[in-house]
Amino acid sequence: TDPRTPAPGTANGTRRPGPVAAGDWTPWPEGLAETYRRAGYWTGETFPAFLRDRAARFSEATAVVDGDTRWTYAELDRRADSLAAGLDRLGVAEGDRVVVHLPNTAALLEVVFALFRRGALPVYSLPAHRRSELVHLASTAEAVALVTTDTHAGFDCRPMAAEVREEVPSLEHVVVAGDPGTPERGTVALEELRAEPDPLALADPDPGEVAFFQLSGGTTGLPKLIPRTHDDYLYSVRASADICALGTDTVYLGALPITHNFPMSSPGFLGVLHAGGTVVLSPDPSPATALALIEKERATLTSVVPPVAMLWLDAVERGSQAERDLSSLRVLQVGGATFPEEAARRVTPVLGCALQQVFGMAEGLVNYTRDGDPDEVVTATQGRPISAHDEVLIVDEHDVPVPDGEPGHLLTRGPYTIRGYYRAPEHNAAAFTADGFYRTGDIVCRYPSGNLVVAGRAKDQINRGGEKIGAEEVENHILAHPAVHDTSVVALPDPYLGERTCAYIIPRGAAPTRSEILAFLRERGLAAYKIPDRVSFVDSFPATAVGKISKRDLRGTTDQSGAQ
Ligand code: OOB
Repeated sequence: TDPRTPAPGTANGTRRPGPVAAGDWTPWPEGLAETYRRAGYWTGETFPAFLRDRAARFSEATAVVDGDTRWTYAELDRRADSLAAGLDRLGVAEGDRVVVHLPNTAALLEVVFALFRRGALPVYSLPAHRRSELVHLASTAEAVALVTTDTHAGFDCRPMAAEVREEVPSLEHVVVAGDPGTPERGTVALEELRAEPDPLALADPDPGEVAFFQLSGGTTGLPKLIPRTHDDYLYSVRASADICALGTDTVYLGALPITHNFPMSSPGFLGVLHAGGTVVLSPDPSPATALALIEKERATLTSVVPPVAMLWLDAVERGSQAERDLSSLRVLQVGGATFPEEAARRVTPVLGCALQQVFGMAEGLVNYTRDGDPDEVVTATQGRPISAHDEVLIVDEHDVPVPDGEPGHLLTRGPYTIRGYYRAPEHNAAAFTADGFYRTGDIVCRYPSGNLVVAGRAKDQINRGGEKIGAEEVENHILAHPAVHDTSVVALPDPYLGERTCAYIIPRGAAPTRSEILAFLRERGLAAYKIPDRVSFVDSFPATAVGKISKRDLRGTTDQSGAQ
């Protein structure tokens, strides 16, 4: 396609771009919004203005490092302008949704800021996502474009992107970073959009409107989209940058996929850019790649999930990375899943840096242990909330608060915790209380110090080393197999990942083989991390008193066919 040809549906006004419609998301009640503004949390800062302002302030400082690519703030700003103009020419309009499926590259930052400049809304996905997830995201958000890459980690994303485009009626464009391959209708190279900018006015959205969509871990058949506003999200970014004492000397290694909430905003790449520091992007979090980058770029801060932290600890203590000079590293943030206390205690002796535990969620609430906290707080708790206005309730089955130190359901409400998912009224009725508290699905204890300890989970989700898997989503895929009568997907304990997934299956007649089931799931375009680690065939499921499948009892069930 010629990027200068206006896309169908934009010129003749058949599409109605603009802010996310009032009925599709749940704004904060005006009284609370006013409180958050008065408290100085919601400042009116917006994403389009964010980079412009940082570029004016830190112009010649290095904003991003990706291999041999090093861009200053001025360069990133210029590129975002240029690409915003290219997106405009392509037909991406204000209010349009664009699925971002990119690995940790400088191009990802360029694309995200260009979308904000254009007034378009990024819909974030993970590089591991495949056809199934991308179709769901694009169709739910009614995205007009999908930005992907040529190949990543040995996978060619282009044919998949073409399939996604075929399946999702709203998707007009596939933009490919790198080599677009055989030009297909509707596919354009990112490079082609990086033309000399025609002057394009910086988008000037209402800071109270939805700025982008973040992906939830998912507890339902299909993961819900999380609408985040400029005001609420940028508050969490600034406050996180403060808590972590970021400055122009911060060099942050983005080792996890940076479209995830943790490396994006806790304080993540956005917090670092806000503070004028440098974001170094690692293509993967393996010890060989990431620790070499820490040494080479003198990184001061990074964030990982527990299994990655444990790999790093082993590699430095008794392995391949023992000779690395990691003396620049001041803080290792660990979050996303439970970090075993024994591993937490090894961080400082082995890596020579401080540990910070982070317990957060894409829906909002983020807790940090703080610099200066006693060792036992840092190694054995998941910290306390960002904000004095984060309301935390820990309640029993009847929503009655439990005493401090006792486990209960964590409910929360505050200046950066959503009040509802995107277009999900039924689910919202269950996931939020009548007065707007989000039911996190986490079981936590609160100590008198205010620090929280994650003690378990009430939601039907598997936390596979920080990667969240909605059991029902995987169950629905398995149920589509003709030889499956019923299935139940549960978490099994794993010393390294914390949890891994097991699919219990009641076959219909002759049992399919395990590999048939796994191949079937892959063909359905499911991300690899959601493919069950174990498949077990059984004759029946244990039931609870009310006749539901008892997942708790199922975890103890052994295979009845001998198959694995
Ligand atoms: C982060 O965000 P999500 O949306 O991928 O997952 C949130 C869920 C939490 O509800 C909790 O179940 C679990 O992940 N979790 C932890 C944890 N951090 C998150 N469980 C135990 N210990 C921890 N430290 O995972 C996320 C978002 C922002 C910052 C950090 C993590």
